[in-house]
Amino acid sequence: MRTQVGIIGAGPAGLMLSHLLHLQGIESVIIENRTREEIEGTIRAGVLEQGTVDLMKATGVGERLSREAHFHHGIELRFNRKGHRINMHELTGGKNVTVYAQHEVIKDLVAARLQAGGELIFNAGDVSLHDLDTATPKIRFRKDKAGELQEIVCDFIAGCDGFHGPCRAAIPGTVRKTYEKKYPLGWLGILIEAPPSAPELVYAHHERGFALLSTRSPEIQRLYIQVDPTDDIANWSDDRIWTELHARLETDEGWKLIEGPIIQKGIIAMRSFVCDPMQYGRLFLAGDAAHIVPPTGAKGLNLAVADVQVLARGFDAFYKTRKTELLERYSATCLRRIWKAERFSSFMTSLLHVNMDHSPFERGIQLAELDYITSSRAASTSLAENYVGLPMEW
Ligand code: RFL
Ligand code: PHB
Repeated sequence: MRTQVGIIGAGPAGLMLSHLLHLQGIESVIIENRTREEIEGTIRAGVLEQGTVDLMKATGVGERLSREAHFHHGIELRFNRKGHRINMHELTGGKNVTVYAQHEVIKDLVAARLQAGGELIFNAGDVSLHDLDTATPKIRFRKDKAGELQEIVCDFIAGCDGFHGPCRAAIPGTVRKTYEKKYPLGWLGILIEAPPSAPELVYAHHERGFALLSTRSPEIQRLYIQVDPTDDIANWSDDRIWTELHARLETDEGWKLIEGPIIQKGIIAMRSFVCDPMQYGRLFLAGDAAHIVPPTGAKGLNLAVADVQVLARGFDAFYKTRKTELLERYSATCLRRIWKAERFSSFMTSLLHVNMDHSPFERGIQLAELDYITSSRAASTSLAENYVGLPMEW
């Protein structure tokens, strides 16, 4: 088999790249090791930056999003039992916070690719990369996990296989530098069947730990609480989760948390990670394969979409003019913006979580920071412009 761009991974990065390439008349094949049902059913991100929404609409995959997403003008920061609204719309000149689940983005992109006759190979096994420093890099895989070994000869390979996939490791250790921070923090996330308790997202700082109130639909809500990342979900009965949520979100203003049946729960650990460079020979990494942010800034999916926009432009220039300049600059172009998102995600994480090792002095500084951000227009504008998404850099 032969293609122009072989894409490993059908997450937001891989699917959006394939979609953009198709619009530019460039052929691609996506190799994914999970089934379509699995990728369309995995619960992950919820918040889209304005740029992600604009791109989806401009490229013909924003129709359902326009109908079903929730467009919020702000978020609430809650601490000391009081809510403080950050009006993102006003502070950023009209940008919104869009709540639309990642698996809905995936469903829309898979449908668009299949409708356009795109080639997606699900449930592939033993995916491996070869000859990356030649003009004909190759992907090998087994169909339906155990079939005969097949090979795709490509002009380029896009490594869109998430944090645990094989692509990053295909860049020799001598070439690749990695930067990492692990936090002693985890999020216990739940989905509940209930109406929303608040009109916008609530990020709550409380001495018992962080809590986040998000939404999915008028009937389904998404909530998170800070827990020990090594904790076992079996230790968290529904009653215990509700007790923590009530304690951390309660206000003196008579606000009420609406409970409902918990239909899904799980714990995730948090890390910050950057791989530099994001390119080796004819392999280009994009999204979580190259970088991870803690979810507090709601940036991961959006960074993945930003990377592939830069990459798609580079491929476009290559196929139109054979010029490789943009592709050569891919890594440096993306990393400038990625480091700013790393900064913001790490800042939001330390602003809102409770660090058990903090001295009373450090805790005082943290509360002063929350007070400053919610009372200074300059500080809340800085938070707002990062949250809705910094402009693309080309
Ligand atoms: P993905 O989504 O991990 O997709 C990678 C795909 O590659 C496949 N794969 C392989 N395929 C073939 N061969 C192999 N050997 C393979 N190994 C893996 C995988 O099956 C998968 O389908 O990476 P991508 O495309 O880079 O997208 C990144 C985003 O998924 C991620 O950054 C976000 O989910 C992060 N995130 C959030 N991002 C936001 O922008 N806004 C949010 O509000 C937000 N909230 C979150 C989040 C992530 C969370 N979790 C669960 C980590 C909330 C949470 C709780
Ligand atoms: C979510 O709805 O899953 C969500 C919202 C905001 C975040 C992270 C996750 O910062």
